[in-house]
Amino acid sequence: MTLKTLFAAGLMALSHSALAITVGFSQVGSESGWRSSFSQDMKDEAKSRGIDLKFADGQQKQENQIRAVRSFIAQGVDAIIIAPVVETGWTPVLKEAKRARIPVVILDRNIKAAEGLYVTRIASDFTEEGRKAARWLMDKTKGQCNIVELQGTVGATAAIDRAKGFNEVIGAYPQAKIVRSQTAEFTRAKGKEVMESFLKAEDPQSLCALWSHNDEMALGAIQAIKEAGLKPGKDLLVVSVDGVPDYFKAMAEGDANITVELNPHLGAPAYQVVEKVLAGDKGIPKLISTTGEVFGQDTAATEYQKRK
Ligand code: GZL
Repeated sequence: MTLKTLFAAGLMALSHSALAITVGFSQVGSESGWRSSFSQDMKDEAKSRGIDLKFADGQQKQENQIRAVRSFIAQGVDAIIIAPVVETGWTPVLKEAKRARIPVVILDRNIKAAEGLYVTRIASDFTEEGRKAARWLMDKTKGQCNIVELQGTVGATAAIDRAKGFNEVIGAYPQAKIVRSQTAEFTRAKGKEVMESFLKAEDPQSLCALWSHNDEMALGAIQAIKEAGLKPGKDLLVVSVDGVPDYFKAMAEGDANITVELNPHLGAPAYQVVEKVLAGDKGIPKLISTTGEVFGQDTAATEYQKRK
C-alpha cells in the first residue's frame, strides 16, 4: 500500500468516527399529550447532540414498530431505541438486532425478552405511580369509595403495573372498591366514550371517584361527567397519571384532583446510554428508573403556566 493510499485510508477512518451517530427510534404513536412531549424531547435532544435520529411512529401498532426496527437494522444504524407498545412479541426482532451487533435501548414500557437482547430499560416505576394515586384517594375519602377505572392499553406495562400498585393500596380498605373497569387505550376520545358507559351502567350518585391510568383518558372522562350533569373533581374525584398541561388546567379549574407526574424527558438519559455503549462501556445497569411526584389543585395554576 503506497503512502498516499495509507493516508487516505486513515482520513476515511478518522472521518467515519467523527461522523454523527445514527439512531433509529421506534415510538408507540401519538395517543397522548405525554407521548407527544416524549417524542419532541427525543427529537430536540438528538438535534442538540448532533445525533442523526431516524424517527418511526408506530401508530400504536406493534407490527409497525417491528417493521421500523427491521428497517433500522437494514440501514445499519449505530443503535436502536424502542418504546414498546406492549410487552410481548419482541424476541425475534431483538435477536436480529443482536446478530447485526446493533445495541438496543428500551424506553418507558417494558418488554418480555431475554435481558441479553437489550442494553437497558429507562422508565418510571409505574407500580409506585398507582400506589401514589391510591394513597391520595384513600386519604381523601377515608377509605370509603366506589371507584371506576379507565385502564390503559391492554398488555402495556404502564396499564398492568399502575393497576397493580393501585389495587395493592386499596386492598387494605374493605370499603374501597373498583366497581367498573375497562380499557380506553390511553386516548381522550375513548376515555369519554367509556366514562359515558360507566355513568349509564352505574347510579352516578353511588360513585365516588374515577381512577384513570393517564391524563388523556381522564380529560375525556371529565367531559362525559360534565355532560351527565355532575361536577368532576367534586361529585366524582378524579385521580390520574402523566402531568400533561391540559390536566393541570383542569385541576386549576377544579375539574380534577391529582396527577402523578411522568417524566417525558427521556432523550438525554437514552442518548447518554447509547454514547456510552458505542464507546465500549459494559457496565450499564439493566434498569434506570425515573420517578414522579404527586401534583394537586393547590399548585395547578402555577404549574400550568410553567408547562403550557
Ligand atoms: C407510561 C406511558 C403511557 C402514558 C400515556 O409511561 O407508556 O403511555 O402514561 C401513554 O399517556 O399513552
